[in-house]
Amino acid sequence: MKTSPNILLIYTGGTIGMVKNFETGALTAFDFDELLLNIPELKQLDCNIETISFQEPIDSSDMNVERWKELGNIINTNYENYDGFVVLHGSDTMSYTASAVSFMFENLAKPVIFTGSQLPIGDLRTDAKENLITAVQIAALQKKGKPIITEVGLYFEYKLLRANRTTKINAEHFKAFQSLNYPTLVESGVHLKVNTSFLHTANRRKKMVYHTHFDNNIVIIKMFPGINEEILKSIFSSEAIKGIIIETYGSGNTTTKKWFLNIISDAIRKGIPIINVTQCAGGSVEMGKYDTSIALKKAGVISGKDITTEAAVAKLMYLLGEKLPLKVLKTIYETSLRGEMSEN
Ligand code: ASN
Repeated sequence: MKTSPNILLIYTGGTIGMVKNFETGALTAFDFDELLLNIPELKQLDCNIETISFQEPIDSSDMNVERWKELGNIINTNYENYDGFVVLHGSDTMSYTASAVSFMFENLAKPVIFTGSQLPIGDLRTDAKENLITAVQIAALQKKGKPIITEVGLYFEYKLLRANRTTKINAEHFKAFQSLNYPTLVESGVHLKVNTSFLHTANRRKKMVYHTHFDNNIVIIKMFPGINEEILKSIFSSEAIKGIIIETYGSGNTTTKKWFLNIISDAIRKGIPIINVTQCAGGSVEMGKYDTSIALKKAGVISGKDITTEAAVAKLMYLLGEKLPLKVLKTIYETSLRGEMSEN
């Protein structure tokens, strides 16, 4: 007998469930029950939906490592009892949280679909209903009783993207996310078109392993013409720093000034991993392609290849949390763990 899939809907906050505060005029997170009242359509879907909410729903700008764990714990505790998970999350930091969740769950064999909206669910022109309803439908997709999606996805404005490949690119458009370095997983039109060849295939014989140690003693340095030696020196000399992401130009280029290269190699000598990611929305770091990146490669800078900054942050915190020697961390960082970067 065919049974309907069981989906757990997790509410963390975000615009989707916000209302206007009459005193300040600003949007504030509100109660999950009220949010559900606004979408009676959920009852018509061919799946059993149960819900759980953060005790205090938040604007996603307040997300942090503890909140990632709170979310991870909800998924982990309920992992065996549900066929899929839908996470309602603010769009501002959704790509960071979704990337972090992708690293938390090794050998994931069920869908974890993040979604949210640009307009609150109570708004007449809201994008929340379509996003939420289709996200649930995607999480419930099955073939021979097994979930079709077995990875962390992000559904927004008619597209399911691999979550750790996404970036928020627009603060106003309904099409708020893009994934320039990896194709769309599912397109929603009259039918749901699943691009099967791009999906992650789960190895169901391997047990799911849950990881929770994120070390947030890291910093992102974005290159810009005129970057200042004294300021950089003072950041790099912080005793707290355990890892650094440099957002470089184009295919991984930086200034070739001696002082800059010295700062980089001194940090690596001290055992601090330095990750090179590009400022460009698409394309990959290729150290050694230009003179301006050869020295970085020689110094032992780690290539982030075509990873997004969001996934680079989550991956660095995750691998630092695993407490690996620098050489091992470099090798693992340059390897795709959850489909977050291209293989070569
Ligand atoms: N500030 C909101 C958030 O990220 C934005 C949104 O959800 N559209 O929580």
